[in-house]
Amino acid sequence: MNGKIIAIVVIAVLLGSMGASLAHGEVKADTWWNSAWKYKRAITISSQEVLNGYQLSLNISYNGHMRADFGDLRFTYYNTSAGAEESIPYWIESKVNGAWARVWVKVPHLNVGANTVYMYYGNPGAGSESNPDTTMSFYENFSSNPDNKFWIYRYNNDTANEGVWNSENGNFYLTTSEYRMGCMAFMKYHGSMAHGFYVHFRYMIGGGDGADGIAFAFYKDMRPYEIYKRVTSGGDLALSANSDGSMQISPGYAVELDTYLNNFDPYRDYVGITDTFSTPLPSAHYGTYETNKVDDGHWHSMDIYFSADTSHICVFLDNEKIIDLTGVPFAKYGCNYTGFGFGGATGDSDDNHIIDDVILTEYTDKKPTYILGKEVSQKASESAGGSTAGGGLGNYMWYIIIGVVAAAVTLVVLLLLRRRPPQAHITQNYSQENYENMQGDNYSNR
Ligand SMILES: [Ca+2]
Ligand SMILES: [Ca+2]
Repeated sequence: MNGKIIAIVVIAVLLGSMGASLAHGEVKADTWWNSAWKYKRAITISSQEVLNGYQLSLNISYNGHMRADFGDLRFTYYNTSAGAEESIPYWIESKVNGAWARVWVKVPHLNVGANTVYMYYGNPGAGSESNPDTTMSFYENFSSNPDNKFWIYRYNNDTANEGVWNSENGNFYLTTSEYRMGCMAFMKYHGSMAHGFYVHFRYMIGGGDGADGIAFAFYKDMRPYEIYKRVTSGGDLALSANSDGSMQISPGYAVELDTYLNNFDPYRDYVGITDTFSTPLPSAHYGTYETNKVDDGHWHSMDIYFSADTSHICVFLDNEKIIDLTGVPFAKYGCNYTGFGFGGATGDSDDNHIIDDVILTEYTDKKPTYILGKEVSQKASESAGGSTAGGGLGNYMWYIIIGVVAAAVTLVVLLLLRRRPPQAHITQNYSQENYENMQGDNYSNR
């Protein structure tokens, strides 16, 4: 070994050590949110668009490191502006202890491409912080008085029969089975619903002689209600405001659960989409589906997915898709108003119109997808200097391994460079840079 080679080896070892230090610093950036939690898994979320406050639904399988009741689950997000890993709201919608949980997580911000949140667990002393009110855009199961959750407008201002909380059964009567009642309950929700919404609710209609139904109103102009503070009763399902007995148009849309055959209805009992842009009456109907499940005195579930970006709506009744409609009338009128709520009314026939278990979230047809990463233990992470690779080796061992590899690579590169003229060196670097730029472009265009 001549003097030059010895010099190169010494330089290579020094550079290798620097490389090891740098690599060590990079893996350290992967923080551990709270040392009381012993395990975590990365959740990689792929989004096709920028989304804020998006609620992601996750299916979590139990593993032996978790509390059996999932009480120690926590979710975190790296807040780049605060420079800190922070816990974010979540809600366990349903679960079977020791088996699985369906969890909603509210992610503050999603960029186009891959995003990461973390799921922590492994803290037997931790109690659940599952919270539907902070996680969902709107949530109400009527277990407590819902007065502060809705703006409620009535026909008779009869609080015994219109917009009544049933505290005993934990649900909400838009009307009781009394003649000529009406109620519109607008949700006080947070979010923009700019890309679309998802809503779930349960309902029961019956107990009377059959009229008029329930309407789920969306992207509706609330101002006429705010001005006149009153709704109409009967076949318009409280979708219009009421000024001294005359109907006032409130532009917007609704999913009707219609139980009375007015002269503008296609069937007696049906579900359909309607709009009230040109008339206070829900007289135009789209995607109608005839069914007696709107007036049978039993509880049913309804799930509605709407994309404002693609004017696409899907309605599920008891988990069966009954409406799948694109374009009209949403493409025509747009989604500029902000009212979301429930109308219910009776006329010269009546029914109880009852709702329960209301969930509202943001929604997009370009639904983000997610992949759950491998479990990492805090112990492994610490010994790997915070690396998610988590091999259980000590810091010192990683340092030596990375140092030796980096030194070897540097040695080979330096030996190769010695055999090339300087011109070739410059050309090679230049083309490498171009190649990397192209890769960067390709990546961002994906
Ligand atoms: Ca309830
Ligand atoms: Ca009707």
